[in-house]
Amino acid sequence: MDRRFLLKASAVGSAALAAPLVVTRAAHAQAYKNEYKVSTVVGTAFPWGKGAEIWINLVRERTQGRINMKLYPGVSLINGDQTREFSAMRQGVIDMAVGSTINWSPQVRELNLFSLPFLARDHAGLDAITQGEVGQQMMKVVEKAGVVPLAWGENGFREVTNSRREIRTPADMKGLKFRVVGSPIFNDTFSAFGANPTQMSWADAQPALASGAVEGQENPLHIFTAAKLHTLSQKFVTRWGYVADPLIFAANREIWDSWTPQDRDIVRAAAVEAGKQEIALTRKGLTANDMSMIKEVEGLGVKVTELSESDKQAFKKVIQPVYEKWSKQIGTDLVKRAEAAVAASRGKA
Ligand code: X2X
Repeated sequence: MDRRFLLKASAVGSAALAAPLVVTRAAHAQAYKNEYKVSTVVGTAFPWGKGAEIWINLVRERTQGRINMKLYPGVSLINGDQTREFSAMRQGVIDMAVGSTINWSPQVRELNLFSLPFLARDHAGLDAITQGEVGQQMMKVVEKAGVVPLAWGENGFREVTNSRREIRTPADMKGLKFRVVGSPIFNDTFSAFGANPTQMSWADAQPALASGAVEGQENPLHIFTAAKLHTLSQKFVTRWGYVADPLIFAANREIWDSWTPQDRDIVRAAAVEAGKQEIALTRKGLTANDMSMIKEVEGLGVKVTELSESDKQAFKKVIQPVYEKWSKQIGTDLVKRAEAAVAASRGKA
C-alpha cells in the first residue's frame, strides 16, 4: 500500500490504519535498493570521479554489499544538465552525488561563496573555510535545502585558458568568448573583465571549444589534462587561482533515512575518507614541494603564465563591484566570516 496514503490516513486519526503504518515504516527501513545511483560530472579519469569510486568501493566493502552504489558520470541521470543535479537529488531522481558547489549554487545561493573571485586564494585559505565553522554552517545550509551532506572534496582551483593569447592583465580578456559554468556570478565576473561569456554545460563546452564557438574556458588543471583541452585549441593557461571549487559528497534524504544508523555511519565515514583522498589527488603536482602538474601541462605544448600577487590585485580590483553585489546575495555576515578565516590562515588576523 502507498506509504503516503497511510501517513495521510493516520494523520486524520484512523486507528484502524495506524497499525499498518508502523509495520510499513519498519518494512521501509529494511527495504534497501539493489543499486544506489551516484551522480558526478566527470568520470574516474579525473580526481573527482576517482573520489566517487573510492567512496563506492569503501561502502561496498564495509557494508558487505548491503549498500551497492553505482557511478553515473556525465550527470547522465539528468541528461548532462549539471545545474539540476541538486534538485534531482532532492527529488530522488539521483540517490547520491559528489557534486560541485558551483553546480548546486542555483538552488543553494550561499554556495556562491566559493565563486567569489580571489576569496580563498590558496589551499590553506580554502581549508580554513571548509574545515572551519563556515564550512560547518555551509553543511547545515545544504542540509536545510533538502539533501544530506556528508563530506568535502575538491575539484580544484579554476584556471583560465584560451586559444588566442596569453592572459596577464584584465585587458587581455577583452572581447574573448568564454564558456562559463552554471552560476550567474560567472557571467558577471567575465563581463566585468570585458570578456564575452556564454553559460553552458560541461558536455556542451567541449564541442564549443572544438568548433571555436567559444575561445576559452576556466577549470582546474586536472580537468584540463584529463579532458585533453590542449587538443581543443587551449594553448594558453593563466594560473590566477581566482576561484576554488569544492565538492560535496551527499545523499538523498529518504535514502539516508532508509538505512540503519550503523550503515549511515559507514557511508558518512567512507565519504570523509574518500574526500580526503580525493583532495590529495586534486592537489597532486600543485603543491609547494611538487609542482609537476605545471611541467605536465607545458609538456602538452601549452604556455603556462603565473600571475604575481600584484597581477592578481589588478583582476581583483576590476571585479570588486561583482564581489560586493554577490556578497549581499550570499549573506555579508557569511562572507565576512569566510574572509576572516582566510586572513587567519595567512597569519594576518
Ligand atoms: O563544468 C565544469 O566546468 C566543471 C566540470 O568543472 C563543473 O562541473 C563545475
